[in-house]
Amino acid sequence: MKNQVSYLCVSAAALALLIPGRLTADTILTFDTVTPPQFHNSPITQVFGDNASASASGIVVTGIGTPDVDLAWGATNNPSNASTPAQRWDYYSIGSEDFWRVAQLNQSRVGDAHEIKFTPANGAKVVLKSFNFQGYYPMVQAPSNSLYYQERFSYRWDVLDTNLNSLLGANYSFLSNSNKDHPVNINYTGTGGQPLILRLTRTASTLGGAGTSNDPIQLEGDPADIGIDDITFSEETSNADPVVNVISTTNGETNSVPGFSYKAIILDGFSHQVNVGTVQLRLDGNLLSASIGKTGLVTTVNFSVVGVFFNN
Ligand SMILES: [Ca+2]
Ligand SMILES: [Ca+2]
Repeated sequence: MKNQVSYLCVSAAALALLIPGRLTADTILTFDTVTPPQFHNSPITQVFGDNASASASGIVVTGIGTPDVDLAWGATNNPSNASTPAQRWDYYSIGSEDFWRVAQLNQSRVGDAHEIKFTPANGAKVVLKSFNFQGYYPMVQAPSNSLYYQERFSYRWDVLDTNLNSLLGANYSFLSNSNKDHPVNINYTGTGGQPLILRLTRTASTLGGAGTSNDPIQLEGDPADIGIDDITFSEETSNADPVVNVISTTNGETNSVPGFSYKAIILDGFSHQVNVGTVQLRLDGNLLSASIGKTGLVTTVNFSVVGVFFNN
């Protein structure tokens, strides 16, 4: 008599692989810690934020992060900048000024622009989500005349394609208060493989509060007092949800050694990722003692028994 693998009688519904997931998959540049070769108040290195698949110094990754996205940090104009290099982003992160751990728009003068170019590989789509503007100073009272003063910053932000056409943009103006509570929500998704450039162009402010009868008196912000924080982006790859590939003895197979083996390889999606601690393999509702592990984006589920395996 031919041996027949007993799980022939296991229906697809009876054998269940339960894969709870989670919803977020972002890279957030926080600048909250600084580690050499990156230094405080120095140009942001061109590798910072590149291909982020795990949290690192100044970077928080959830889900798959952005393993296919390269960043390039640049600036244009700024002809009268006294600092060298003349056009740059600075990584500002030091314990004595803990309230302002940001990407500093170094010497951002009216008409100057700071840019971050996000270049995806492997056909991924870049999703630019949000960031916060943050001025350095709160409202201050001048000891000379007891009046209150507050810096105002105004910007035009754009998402550009590589021909520098604006795909999305708006103006934004705020009064500095030392807090990162000036959010810009972008939420723009590029096409597959399309680089996106986030450009922040300083514009002239319309100042309110002029004269001693107004309080506070608004000043155009100093070009050294401005940064952005919590730059949030993600990528979309081919699959939004986890993709399961199952390798088992074929249903209906004959002339096989009696036994049962099941192997599933699950690839995380950009919207949902496998929470490995909660994956279960069940047969007719009964938990099987499968071997389950995860490396990077890949979860592996293995289960096998030797001999005839009966479904009750
Ligand atoms: Ca780079
Ligand atoms: Ca920060």
